[in-house]
Amino acid sequence: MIKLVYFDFNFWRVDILRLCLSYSNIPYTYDRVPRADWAKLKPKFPFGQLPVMILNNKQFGHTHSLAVFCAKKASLYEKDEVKILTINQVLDWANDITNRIAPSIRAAMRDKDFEKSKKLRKLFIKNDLPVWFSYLEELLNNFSSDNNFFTDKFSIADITAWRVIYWFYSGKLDQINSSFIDEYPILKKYFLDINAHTKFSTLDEFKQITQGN
Ligand SMILES: N[C@@H](CCC(=O)N[C@@H](CS)C(=O)NCC(=O)O)C(=O)O
Repeated sequence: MIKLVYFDFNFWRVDILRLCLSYSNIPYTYDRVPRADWAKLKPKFPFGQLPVMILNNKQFGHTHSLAVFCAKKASLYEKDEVKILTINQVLDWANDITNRIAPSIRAAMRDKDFEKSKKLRKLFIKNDLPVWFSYLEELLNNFSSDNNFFTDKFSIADITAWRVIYWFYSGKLDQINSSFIDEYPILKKYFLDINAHTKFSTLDEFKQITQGN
């Protein structure tokens, strides 16, 4: 049985794994580590980070690697080399945009320096948000024939793109609200269509994420 470990809040890094497994009815268990226990537990995990996947009593880390593993198991990966490249670029895009917004999150969450966080977020919105969402839109436009799915078939790329767009759309990030997506009409339609993809949007995990549990 696959075991996933993450913190006690929802985040795309682990959500893409559980959405992917659940989509294909692959059983898994999910351990949520309380944030307060992290300093003590950090040295026990590979790379000192989460998410971690435990398989046959061995621990594995790094979101991209775990996503590829889960997607293969769930038949939500591709065999074609070019399509694999497309999927992997979406996973790398998710990492990159996360790394760019992370300083403004860390300033507030870890350092409790809310003024610094506000300034860093403003800079992110000015310099990074438009560029990185345009990159995603271009990727969709260039590789999808109808802008429905990145590889023309629902895959871990769509789960990842949906989850990260949802993060920015949800209003949970200060100074960013759902109207940001209006600047990217192709991506907006894509995102709203995935929201309406019944097999995906009826998953318990989807509901937990969108209902904030
Ligand atoms: N390279 C890792 C990065 C994972 C990561 O940044 N995890 C964060 C939470 S989203 C974490 O564990 N932070 C706690 C720490 O670094 O001590 C991956 O791809 O999964």
